[in-house]
Amino acid sequence: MNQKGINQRELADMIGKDETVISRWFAGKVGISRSSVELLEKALGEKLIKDKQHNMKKALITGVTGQDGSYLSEFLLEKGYEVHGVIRRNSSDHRERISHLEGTPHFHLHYGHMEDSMSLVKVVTMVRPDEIYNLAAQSHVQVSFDSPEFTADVDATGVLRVLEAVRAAGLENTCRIYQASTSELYGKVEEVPQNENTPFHPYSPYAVAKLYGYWIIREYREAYNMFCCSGILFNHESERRGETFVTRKITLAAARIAQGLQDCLYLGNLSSLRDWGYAKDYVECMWLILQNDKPEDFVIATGVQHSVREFAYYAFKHVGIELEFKGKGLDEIGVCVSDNRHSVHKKDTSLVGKALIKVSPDFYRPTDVVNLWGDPTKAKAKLGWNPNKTSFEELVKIMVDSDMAKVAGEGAAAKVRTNLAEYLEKGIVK
Ligand code: NAP
Ligand code: F7E
Repeated sequence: MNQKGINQRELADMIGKDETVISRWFAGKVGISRSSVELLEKALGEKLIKDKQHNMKKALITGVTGQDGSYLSEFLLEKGYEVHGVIRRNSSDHRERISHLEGTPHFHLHYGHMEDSMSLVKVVTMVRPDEIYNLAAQSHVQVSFDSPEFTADVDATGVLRVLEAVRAAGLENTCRIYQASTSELYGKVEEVPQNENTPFHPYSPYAVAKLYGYWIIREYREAYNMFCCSGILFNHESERRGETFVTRKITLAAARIAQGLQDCLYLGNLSSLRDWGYAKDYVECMWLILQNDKPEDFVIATGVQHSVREFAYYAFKHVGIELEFKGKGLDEIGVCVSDNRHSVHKKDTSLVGKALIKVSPDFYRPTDVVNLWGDPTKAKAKLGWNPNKTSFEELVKIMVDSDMAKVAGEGAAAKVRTNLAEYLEKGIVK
């Protein structure tokens, strides 16, 4: 092994290998030294090396406008990839999360829909990616009860369409595919904590659709020898999380209540348990899964579990509001027992004694997944991934700080959006 990590045996192994194999190996060697390049030139031929130095790896991301798509784009651009994102054609723009990347070199957008195989074939054939990250999905569990057919089309058949687009483009031997699988597959859990061998018991139309995605990925791996893998990701959140997922709903409400723009937050099952991580840390794992020697599925989680009630407690605490939870089920309330808000946000009246969190049956699900807790041992051992880079407390802080600034910036407008954000999930504005 020389000082830049070029292994003589690896190098010898490359002689006579097909161009794509050499390209993948060479692109992975960051910060390559002059002496290493000379060595490579000797072994592989000068022209080939020059070509490879200018040949960036291409990644195609479906769902690029989503929480994960935006962080993954940043991550891959940083790694020197040419990034192509698939966006939906809408009547209005939907690109807040990636607007800062538009116009930067090596970042390109293409129209495509998961329900429309022709659009996917066109994009894949044109881009000819080395890696595809299939993140596009109807990703909200409650919405999947309201729109189960659409969810199945996008989250189940959509995965098949991506795989078939790769085959139609003749890229099945070269293109690696990452599928955004989910801890929701464990659903009505049969084991705690959950790992790669835990049986699945999907418990929502979303999870059933994602189970098809998981199995069709495995089928194409076995049937056609394709490099396609699932990351079984547990909940991961961020300041870019959609506003109707419970964590973001809580951090936004904590910020609005602290700034006198909301009176009370209505939630569903406060006892539900989740393994929450930071989305920015999780996209690294998506990439690591595709750099692995062989295609395999991985559980990605922190290994730490908290309840919705705890998340709310810490979020409110961070804005200076201490909560105490009283009562049970639909009668449970989160009451303010101490109000230490920063004076800037402090209104005339103290919040002490007020019920700031109440439970509403509107946010209960027909079947709810209540005990998710992931075991990331395999990802740690095989991918060298650190599941505890960002702690639960840090995650809550990052999200609350961001929403405090957002709400302060929006001013009175934040109040108008409150009701909408609360009830959007159920398709009604109360
Ligand atoms: P997200 O914020 O809801 O983003 C979903 C993305 O999919 C958006 O870019 C959305 O486009 C796009 N999309 C939806 N339907 C589409 C369609 N029919 N055609 C094309 N694009 C479509 O989700 P996320 O949190 O980033 O999650 C990314 C993926 O990981 C999803 O597949 C999700 O199911 C899965 N997952 C997420 C978590 C988590 O905790 N976040 C955990 C496990 C698995 P628009 O912007 O136009 O709506
Ligand atoms: O719910 C409970 C709710 O909507 C978490 C998606 O990214 O992660 C996400 O799905 C828990 C559930 O996320 C409210 O009943 C209580 O038990 O934030 P959520 P999710 O359903 O876990 C998985 C891994 C994915 O794959 C999905 O794509 O919180 N809960 N009260 C509530 N949930 C919501 N949304 N709103 C409430 O008021």
